[in-house]
Amino acid sequence: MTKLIRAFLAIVLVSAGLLYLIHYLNSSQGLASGNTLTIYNWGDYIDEELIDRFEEETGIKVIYETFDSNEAMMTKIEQGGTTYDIAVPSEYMIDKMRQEDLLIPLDHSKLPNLKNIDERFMDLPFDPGNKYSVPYFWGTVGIVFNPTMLDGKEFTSWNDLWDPSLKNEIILVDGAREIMGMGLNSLGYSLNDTNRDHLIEAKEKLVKLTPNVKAIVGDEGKVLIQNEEAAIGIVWSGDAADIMWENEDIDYVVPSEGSNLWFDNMVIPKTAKNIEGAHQFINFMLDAEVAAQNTEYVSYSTPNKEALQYMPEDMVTDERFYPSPELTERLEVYENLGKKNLAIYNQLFLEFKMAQN
Ligand code: SPD
Repeated sequence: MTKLIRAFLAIVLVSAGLLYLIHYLNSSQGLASGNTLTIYNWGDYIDEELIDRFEEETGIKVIYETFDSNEAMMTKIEQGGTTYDIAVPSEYMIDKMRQEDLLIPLDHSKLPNLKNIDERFMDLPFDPGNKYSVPYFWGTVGIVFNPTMLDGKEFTSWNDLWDPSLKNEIILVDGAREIMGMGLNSLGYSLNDTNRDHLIEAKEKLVKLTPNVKAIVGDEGKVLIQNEEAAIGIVWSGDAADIMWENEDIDYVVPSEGSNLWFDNMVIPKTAKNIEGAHQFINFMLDAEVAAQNTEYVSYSTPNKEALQYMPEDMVTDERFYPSPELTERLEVYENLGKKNLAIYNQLFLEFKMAQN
């Protein structure tokens, strides 16, 4: 064999070895093969002490990653580079994922703690029979505001936000459905509207809000409002509860024109490698005391009715975060509007964001 052929074979062997190593490290199997669980959840959305407890109780090593939007989560899952065992999408994305055959049906016999979930949060249209998903947290979208920074001003309507006196005071959650939904609701349209003219009108109305917008951010928005660097935030209700926990001057309202009622559920993506461990983790999180601890930590609203007895009374009776069925009935749940419409929402939201510079 000539030197040239030997060198060529050596290069081929080394490259193949490297490729295998990269693939192996990227997979959820990793070095602790077989006994790992890779979880993909929203940022600031779990008490990490519970992950430690789950690891101690089961011997399963958890690899925990976070995302900040349904769209980012979906892109990562579709790419398939990391094989997630559990993800926590919201309702419209669950509908999309099940229609695209990206989810594994759950084995309810392995989820005895599912009995702890309030019936009100089960069997919803985005996942009939909870075939693919079980409730994790739920909430609304609304306005969190600090009256002490606004001469006592109160908010009841989305349209109050366009007041010129609110220059540079508003933090917006970085979510296409949430912010386009706010624009649509402020014009009296549904937040599931797909009429192109209405969507453009909503984007143009949002652009007029630009002078009042201080930032469009993820979880860091909470700190800006807690520290009184901004007086107003368009946020998910749980973030409002968290902010208000730190600063008692602050209040939260669901605007009178209507808003969004959302549900984040746990699912097992098709690429999962540890389906047994995924069921164990889901059932662990559905335990009443575990759910209570998690809820107190993250401040979002729990669908676990058995958890409520372990939580502070003032938390579970606060109608701003545990709104009555009468209020939630007049709110809209995001529908899966289909690829084309979601792309339009994302594009218009991007154009609005670009107008901020
Ligand atoms: N910081 C955790 C945020 C999770 C909020 N999920 C809300 C999704 C609404 N579509």
